[in-house]
Amino acid sequence: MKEKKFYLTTPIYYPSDNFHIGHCYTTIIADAIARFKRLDGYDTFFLTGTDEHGQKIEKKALENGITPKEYVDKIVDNAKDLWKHLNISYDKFIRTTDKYHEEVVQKIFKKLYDQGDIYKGEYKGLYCTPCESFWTQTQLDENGCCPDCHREVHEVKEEAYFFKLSKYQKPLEKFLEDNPDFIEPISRKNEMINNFIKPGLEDLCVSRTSFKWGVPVSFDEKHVVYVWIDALSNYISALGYLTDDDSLFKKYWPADLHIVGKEIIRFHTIIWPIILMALGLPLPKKIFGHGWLIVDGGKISKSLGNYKDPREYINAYGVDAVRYYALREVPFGSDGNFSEEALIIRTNSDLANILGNLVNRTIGMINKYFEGNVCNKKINEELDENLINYALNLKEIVTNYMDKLDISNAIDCIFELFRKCNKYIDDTTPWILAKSEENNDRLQTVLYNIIESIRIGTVLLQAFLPTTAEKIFSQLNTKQTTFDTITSFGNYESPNKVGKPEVLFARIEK
Ligand code: ME8
Repeated sequence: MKEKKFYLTTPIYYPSDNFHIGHCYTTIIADAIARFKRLDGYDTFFLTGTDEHGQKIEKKALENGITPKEYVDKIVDNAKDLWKHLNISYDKFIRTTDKYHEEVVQKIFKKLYDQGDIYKGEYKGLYCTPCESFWTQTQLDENGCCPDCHREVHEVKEEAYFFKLSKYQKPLEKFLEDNPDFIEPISRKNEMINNFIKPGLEDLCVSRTSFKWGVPVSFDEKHVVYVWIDALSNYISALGYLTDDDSLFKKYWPADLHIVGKEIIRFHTIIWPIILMALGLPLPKKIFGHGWLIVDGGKISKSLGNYKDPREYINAYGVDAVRYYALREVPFGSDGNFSEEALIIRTNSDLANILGNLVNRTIGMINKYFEGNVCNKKINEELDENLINYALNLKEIVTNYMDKLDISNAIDCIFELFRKCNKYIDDTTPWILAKSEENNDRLQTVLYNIIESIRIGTVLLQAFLPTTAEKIFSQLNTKQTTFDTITSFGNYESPNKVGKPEVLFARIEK
């Protein structure tokens, strides 16, 4: 077994509708982190999946005249296809309707009940009878009516099970004090502590009798387990916790990183740690709450119809244009705008102009001046140092940003190397060197330095844009693609012959 391990997760998404670019955003970022960790020698486990129970899905299925399971099966197939299109390298896809997961949820619920952390009580809520839905005060429409059908709601009581969050208030506060990096970014941490934890935790309703599409409480079957115990447990059930084979759990738990959108950070930083404390399990190392992709100032949503199927962007601009946009455009943690126009601008300015152009020009010159042959003649000049030193330090620079989850700067540093290469070409003027025979060795050295720098950048880039990296490696005709080949300069094969030139990113004309 390798020594270093890394377990990371995305939220498990609701398959109430097909996924949009917002779901892609979280998943692409998680994928880049997972790929980076693997390349960096970590034994990595990357989990994603779907959160399939609940009243909303039950209702949708009913409207479509099919069973909830039939309804979610279709969406899950669609989601898996989308992840394939986006090159998402997950190690496991968990569905909360998987039998092993349901059994683990029942065991967890029973264990918490037996030890007195879950008790039976009475849930008071605002109920819309025609919709058979409970709402909270804040969910109601502007007239205080049902947000779905806009009819009156009334207060009803139902028997329900409650989880004693209040009992764990002090231990949670202590944990957050002792682990200052648990919630990131820091602004979200302060919000959690000041707005939600300090005012006092109320016990949480964890069962329902008003709908059926959920995991039944094993000892009281008219109840189903309500949302969070079911959903959050996926992070441990996926590893086999409380099953016959818990080897993955032993190996990978606690999680190193849960990536979640900002609207669910509260559940991940209050309910989840308390469930784990109650189960006597170690807590995850970090919860990172990222911002939203917004369109015209609002959240992307199916009901607003303000987005296309992400595959349309992939088909039009290429998978790595979409990945690059998600990774680079928005500082991870902040909200950011999503628009097709911005995606086109990014693709043209960075992928076509900086990277595509560089690779194309370099292979072109090597073909033109040396019939595709590359050889490091080691006629170096002072001018080379800036480029070589930056290339040599790049792994460390990018790793530092990745450790801080500053994904946008991590990828931009790689592009900084490509920008430096373009500048180096302008400064060394190979086309002038090519004019006289006596500069032949210098010219070969210059081209070697460029191609070696491209290789180094691409070794790191493969975590982010795997398809493009593969294409570049093939044009460079190199087998030197691992992280241990970029801690020194000069590992590109010499002598060597480059592969066929190929346009990586055509400029998109609107
Ligand atoms: O909340 N911008 O599922 P969900 C950025 N099942 N990210 C976005 C986004 C946007 N516009 N829209 C969605 C759930 N996301 C629960 C989670 S976890 C134990 C249970 C991403 O389908 C973001 O990561 O509503 C957000 O947290 C997640 O999708 C919500 O997905």
